[in-house]
Amino acid sequence: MIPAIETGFEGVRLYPGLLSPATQNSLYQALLTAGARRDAYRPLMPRTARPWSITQFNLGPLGWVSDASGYRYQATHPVTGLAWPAMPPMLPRLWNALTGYPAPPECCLVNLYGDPKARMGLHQDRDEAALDAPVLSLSLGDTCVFRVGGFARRDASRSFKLASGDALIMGGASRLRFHGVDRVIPGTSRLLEGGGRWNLTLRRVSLPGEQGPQPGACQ
Ligand code: MD3
Ligand code: FE
Repeated sequence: MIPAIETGFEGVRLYPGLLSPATQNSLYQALLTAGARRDAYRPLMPRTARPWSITQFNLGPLGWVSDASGYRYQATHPVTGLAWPAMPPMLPRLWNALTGYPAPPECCLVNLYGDPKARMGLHQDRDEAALDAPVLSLSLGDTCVFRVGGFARRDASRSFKLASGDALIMGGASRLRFHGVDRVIPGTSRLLEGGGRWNLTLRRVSLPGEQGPQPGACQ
């Protein structure tokens, strides 16, 4: 059992410093090798087509994308048309160890907070059929202030800090809570070249057995 910190929200587990500095660096190197910096693209908001302040990249069989026509999961990069690279094996292993969910993650969304003003407004993650699966978030680079609220946008919220190497699980009763990133605190980590923060969000999209890689399948 890996110790988790009580957050006061049922189903929200925080593991400060779960990834050692060496593990953070090997994950960073694996993301660079997969093309995260080269191939990250700037998504657009649905309807308004306004650009987000972050850039994004995905690993795994499905990627989460956003453009003027809406949010969706798709197997290919919206700009290059290529399949997303495979997840480094440590990610499905970590998913299995921390969540115990009976199917592997299908999407690892990487949010790159490069611009010091980059943020993510309050939203819910509800584009997945597998809403019984938790969301696992891993942070690399500068510390951020992230916010967890209730089930309506106007509900009371609390902020927490997420530092490089921290893991966060949002599951159970909290899976549909509103959440967002208020800001990134520059100069708080030396992991990423040029600073900033990269967040990895692992998600199961399809219900187990519906589609996608099954436990033990080659990826
Ligand atoms: C899930 N990313 O990509 S992850 C996202 O740090 C996203 O880039 C943020 O929200 C980031 O969708 C936050 C951590 C997180 C926090 C609260 C949640 C994920 C959550 C609450 C419910 C479900
Ligand atoms: Fe989210």
